[in-house]
Amino acid sequence: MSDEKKPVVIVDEKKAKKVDFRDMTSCPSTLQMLKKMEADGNDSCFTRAAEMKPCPIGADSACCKNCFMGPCRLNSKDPYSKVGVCGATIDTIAARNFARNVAAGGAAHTDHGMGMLDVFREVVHGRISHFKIQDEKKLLNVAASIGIAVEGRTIKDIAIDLYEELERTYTQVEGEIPFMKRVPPKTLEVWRKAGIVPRGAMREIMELMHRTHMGVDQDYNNIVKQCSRTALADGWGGSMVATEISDILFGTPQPRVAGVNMGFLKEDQVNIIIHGHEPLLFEGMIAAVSEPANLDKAKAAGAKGINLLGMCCSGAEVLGRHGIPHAGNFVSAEPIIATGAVDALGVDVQCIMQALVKSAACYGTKVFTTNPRAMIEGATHVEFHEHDPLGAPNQIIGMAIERFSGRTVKIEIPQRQDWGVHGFSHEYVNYMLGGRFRESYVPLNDNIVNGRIRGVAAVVGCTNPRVKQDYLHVELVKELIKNNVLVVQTGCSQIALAKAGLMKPDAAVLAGEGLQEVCETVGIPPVLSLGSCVDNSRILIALAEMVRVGGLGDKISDLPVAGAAPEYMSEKAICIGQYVVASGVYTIFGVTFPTVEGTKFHDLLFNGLEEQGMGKWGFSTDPIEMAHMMIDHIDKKRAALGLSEQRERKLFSMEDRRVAEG
Ligand code: SF4
Ligand code: MSK
Repeated sequence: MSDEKKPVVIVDEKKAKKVDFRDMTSCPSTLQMLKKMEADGNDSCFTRAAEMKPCPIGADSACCKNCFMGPCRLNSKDPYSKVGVCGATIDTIAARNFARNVAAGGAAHTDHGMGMLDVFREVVHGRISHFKIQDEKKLLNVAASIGIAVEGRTIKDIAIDLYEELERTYTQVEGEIPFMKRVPPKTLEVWRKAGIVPRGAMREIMELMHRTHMGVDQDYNNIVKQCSRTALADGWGGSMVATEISDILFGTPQPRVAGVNMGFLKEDQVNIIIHGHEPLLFEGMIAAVSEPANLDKAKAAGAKGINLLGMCCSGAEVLGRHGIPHAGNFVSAEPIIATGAVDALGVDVQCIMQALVKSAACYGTKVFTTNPRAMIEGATHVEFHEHDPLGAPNQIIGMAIERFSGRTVKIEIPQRQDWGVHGFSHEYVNYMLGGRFRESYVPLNDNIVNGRIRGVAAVVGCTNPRVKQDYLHVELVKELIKNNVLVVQTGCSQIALAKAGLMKPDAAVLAGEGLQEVCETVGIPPVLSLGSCVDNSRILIALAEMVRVGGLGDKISDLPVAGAAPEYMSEKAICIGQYVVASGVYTIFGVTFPTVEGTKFHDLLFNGLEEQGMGKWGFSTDPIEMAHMMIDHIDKKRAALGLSEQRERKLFSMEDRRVAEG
């Protein structure tokens, strides 16, 4: 691993050396709880990361265990001086490892999306009555966007057609998945030429796993092609289905003021946290906590009420959709339990550390797994059934009330509450810029053309105990907005920025003059939160809309935009990165990158894909450097569009629009 790639903070070389928690997090609540955990004699992902130095060979992705002639490791100074027992080169090995990350990450999102589609089918056919189609306008728009006739037809008939069409996203074996109809034609042309248009997610993931088996695809170029095809089946397929169906069933998010941080736990109430990714459990729980019978039980146990909070992406989904407070992002999970105030933690799938069960046992919290795909040894399994969405939540609430009345641990809740505006969807961006009757991205493009907004950056992804929590997200975003780059966010990153106060409209004072003027005119913060990890698909749709509206080129790769995941940790992030790069966006990751610099595979990801008309990968562990790599790229795209000079043009007000459009 080169020096530049070393994780920035906390690899404690000598186990015995005491680690300083202030180097591990910039979240004051998490810091307070880490100190408490230390005093209580408990470990956390932060202390475990400090004690366990990452394997340098694995960090470079220079090892292979795809067959039992190995494992083989190519850890010499010159990575081409060695090959595996089968002869596999560093390029083959690293490309195969990367491909398996993409396959696993893509599988997670597409399985989530398929679960949502299963529920949609049951709702449409009347076999689930608790959930209903909440957003008919969105149903019509999504159906029309993929060529389903909507005029003069019933909602039920359109919904049945939509289900059948979207099922092809997963099961189709030949052809192009339905949402390819949303891709700008010139971008689709690039993909067709490269042979990477996804046929169906199941086929792409299966083929990628086959091709990475020992002795199959041993040309890194060809492996990366299938990585792109599989990743696109996630971004423009599985994830997009998850987002669109969730909006149709539970409502498209609209900006609302909502709170983030541990201060939203309430000592005098029964506290229940939902953690994971799929919105179903949370939606069931939202209904169940307001059931009079449950409230009566809580009151009888001496509680003032039942307090429901979110964590990670489950929380990000409902923060914008319902305004439910969010307790904290991924690495804060154990510290939140250490408050002693969490009576029940209900989880479904993805990003749930096994260690939570042990922390929960220390602080008397009950952990409930609810999904048959994700059980954890030591947790109580209460299965969630979509045909009876209140069943499992009612059971969990009952056991949370029991724990409340029998609380024995000392409770310490960090008193910090951070308010901000959450819940921007790509539809709302349309509306907020153009007004209800003239929804449009034209004003966004106009403000990019006139230079008030330099470009748009997506800053997304996880937090990771190998770097200082939230620090890279926050410093990167501050530098971007200072330079007039509008920022959109998803996942745990948006929780970092919400805690830093950048989701408030008055955070516009931190923006450059042009962006500040736009934010103040429209009344938005300079950082827009779009939801959970699967909601990165909202960003893809927004990019397609920016191309469709015109003035900024005819492909996504022409747009002055860039992306970053500065504290990523999950395989899903690798898959997201690959579909964003394949879509045409320069995307920079922090922490570490699973390649050896100077190899052909590394060069393909960091340069070659751009030469094929797509985006490219970048890497930096420094947030300011990362911001300027993104800004330089945005400026390069502006120059190619002939937008280097700021064009003086009046802001497009409602009055101007009325005059212009008669
Ligand atoms: Fe080693 Fe080749 Fe087997 Fe990988 S596939 S473990 S490089 S022999
Ligand atoms: S929850 S994937 S830690 S963003 Fe989506 Fe957060 Fe990353 Fe999980």
